[in-house]
Amino acid sequence: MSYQVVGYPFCPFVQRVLIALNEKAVDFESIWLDPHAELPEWFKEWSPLGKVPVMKVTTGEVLFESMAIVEYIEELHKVPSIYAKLPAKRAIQRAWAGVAGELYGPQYMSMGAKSEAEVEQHFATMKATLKVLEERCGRSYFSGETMTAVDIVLAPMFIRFDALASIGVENILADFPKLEALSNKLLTHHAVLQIIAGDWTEKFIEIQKGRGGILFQNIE
Ligand SMILES: N[C@@H](CCC(=O)N[C@@H](CS)C(=O)NCC(=O)O)C(=O)O
Repeated sequence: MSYQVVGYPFCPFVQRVLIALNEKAVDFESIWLDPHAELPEWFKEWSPLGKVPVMKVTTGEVLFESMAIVEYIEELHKVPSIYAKLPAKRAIQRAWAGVAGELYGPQYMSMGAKSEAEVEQHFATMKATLKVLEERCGRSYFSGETMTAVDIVLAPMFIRFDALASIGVENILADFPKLEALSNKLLTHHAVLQIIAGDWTEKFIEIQKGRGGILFQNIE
């Protein structure tokens, strides 16, 4: 079994795939590229929408769309499973993973927002979704005793909230104790730690600062 993952380390969708591979201790080769820069011809052929992640598998197919890739990884590498066994439970986990994924947009926009009012608006959108997630969040992981696909979708968002907290931005999770506890747990989980090793946070902040958002204005 050999996989080639084409990704950008600062993309939350790519991080979903990396966490799933790490969680299942699956070997893969990573090819890093910035999807917003000049793209090589081979990548345009591999990725129908010009987006990362894509993953080339042993049989030659190139998979795209992060959750389709995560589900492929689950099918081929069943242990540890990242979904419940019963179909209805799996469907509900997929649904919550979808809800969690809705936070990526406002989070990204808040980091590029040029005024406090704009930041507040995106934070309010996030808080409304976080409130719903808080009500359904389990005491161990989001949906059970082990990491599931819902946690895999939540983790990239928690990573970014943590990076923001490191530069003094309001901790949006303060009002959501179960999610805050889950964030603390996931940020020390080996499969997540691996993707933010070294100077990931510093580089991430540098990239976000370059977008000119107000949240990054007063940092060194
Ligand atoms: N729905 C896609 C979203 C992937 C995505 O938006 N990736 C961004 C980077 S974070 C990208 O490649 N953007 C390049 C572009 O839109 O041209 C997935 O889940 O894989």
